[in-house]
Amino acid sequence: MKTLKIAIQKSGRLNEKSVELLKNCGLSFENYKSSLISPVSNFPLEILFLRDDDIPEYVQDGIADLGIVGENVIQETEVKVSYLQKLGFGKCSLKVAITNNSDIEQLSDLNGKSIATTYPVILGKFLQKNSIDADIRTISGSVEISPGLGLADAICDLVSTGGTLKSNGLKAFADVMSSEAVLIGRKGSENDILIQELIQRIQSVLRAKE
Ligand code: PRT
Ligand code: ZN
Repeated sequence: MKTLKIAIQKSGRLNEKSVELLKNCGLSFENYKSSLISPVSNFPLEILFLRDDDIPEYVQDGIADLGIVGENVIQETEVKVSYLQKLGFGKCSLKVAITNNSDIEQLSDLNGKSIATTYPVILGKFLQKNSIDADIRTISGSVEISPGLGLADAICDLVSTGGTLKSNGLKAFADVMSSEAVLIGRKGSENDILIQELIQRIQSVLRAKE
């Protein structure tokens, strides 16, 4: 019998909830922080622990059959995968934020401004859709401090509680996308019997939580 592989985040905001979901599905596996791959003893499945950024491509390329990752990461990597199930955790929104004393009042005021982000692809599409010509500054982290350092006029970053914006003197200005963790598979993988069995187990765990 073939063994499926599911990729989940190794550590970070989605790790714990992903592990919990799989355990609640009745899957039995060791969750050693040091191992990158963990076999499930009571289902033909192996769990791969990866950086979340790598998960969409691993699924698209068939290295993993399934993955659990934020919609924001899928959209940013522009992969072609099937969305199998929304999972109800990891909820956040990608927003453009500006400084509290900014002169930006409407979307068109972003014309000619610079926006720091780790999401250049999603932001680029948002700006294009709204016919805004702004300068996207792609950075790899700590986006929130860039306006204070004079590196950018605005930022585009994920927000959940809003606490990080607040403590950096920023305020949300425009919603770009909302996101949550989703189960993804290769295109067509929804027809696989084992994958259907897993999706059914996940759906009953989610229903029990309602
Ligand atoms: O190491 P690896 O690459 O796997 O992890 P990572 O550091 O890239 O991602 P991680 O663990 O931070 O986030 C994983 C996923 O969680 C994201 O891709 C989102 O789908 C989801 N998620 C949900 C969030 C947040 N909420 C969130 N608040 N990801 C990041 N944040 C950050 C945000 O970037 C900002 O710095 O939290 C800060 C804002 O939070 P608040 O509560 O102050 O608004
Ligand atoms: Zn990441």
